[in-house]
Amino acid sequence: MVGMSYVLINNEVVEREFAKIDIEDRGNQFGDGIYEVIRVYEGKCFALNEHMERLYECAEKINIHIPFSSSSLKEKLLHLLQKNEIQDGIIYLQVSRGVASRQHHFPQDEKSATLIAYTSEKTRPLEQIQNGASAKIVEDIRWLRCDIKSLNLLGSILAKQEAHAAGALEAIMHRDGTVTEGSSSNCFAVIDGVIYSHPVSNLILNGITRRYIVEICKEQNVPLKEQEFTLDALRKADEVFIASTTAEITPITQIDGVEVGNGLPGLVTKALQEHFEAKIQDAILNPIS
Ligand code: PSZ
Repeated sequence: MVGMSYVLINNEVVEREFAKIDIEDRGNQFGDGIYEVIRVYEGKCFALNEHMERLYECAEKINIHIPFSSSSLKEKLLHLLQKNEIQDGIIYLQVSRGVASRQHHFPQDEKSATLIAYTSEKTRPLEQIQNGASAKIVEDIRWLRCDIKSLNLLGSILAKQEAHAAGALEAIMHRDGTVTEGSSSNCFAVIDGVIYSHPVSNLILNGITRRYIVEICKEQNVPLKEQEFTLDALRKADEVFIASTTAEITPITQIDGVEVGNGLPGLVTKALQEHFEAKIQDAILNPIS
């Protein structure tokens, strides 16, 4: 037992074992809601403001009203983090459309959303960040609003499982031969010194880590094109990497059992990792409070 853990349910911080979610919560019945995963390094949140903004944007896209202001929600999360004494870990946060008897359409008497959050310790996956990992190509069978960070993750889960069963870390997905993203990450290919990533659209999640990479490329004058690229281009790329809150920037050194480039993490990827590390250190030194 690692000590007591608290969770947030709407306005209340309660011990995890006393937390109760109604059986007819729409998050539970329909996956009718959205979520965020926020990284915590040395007790400090990384990119908390960006995650809050995306949460509220996604809520608006599906007409969920979050009954707190962004700043009061931030305070609640920071309080939870302190109470649970998290060092390296994550905050998981989800908002559902709340409790109503089971019918697909939105409840008539608009009940308020259900917000829950918990924290967990999670060490950085330094081995894979340094040495790279493998991926499997999988068809993207998800819906057409992948820009929404929906609780509905069946498409991603089936893709990830296919990769996992093949011994790969991530499923890199494609629609008709165009690479979209990873099952739980954004995907990048380095071709002749240019970094390619699927443009922001309804077909990918606009990842927070991806946004940092775009920013770093601007700051460092590294050519990056937010442009579609094919599976063929991916397979022939000099370097491939994925990016997410927990994977950070992870080199992909093997795709479907075939080495990417020389089979080792590439120089462009490593340079980005260094700049991303600097952003992490900056967040630790200048935390949001
Ligand atoms: O812990 C985990 O396994 C996590 S934490 C965040 C993710 C996985 N994935 C987020 C994600 C995603 O699910 C899809 C489909 N595309 C891109 C991403 C990356 O988004 P950020 O960078 O915001 O985490």
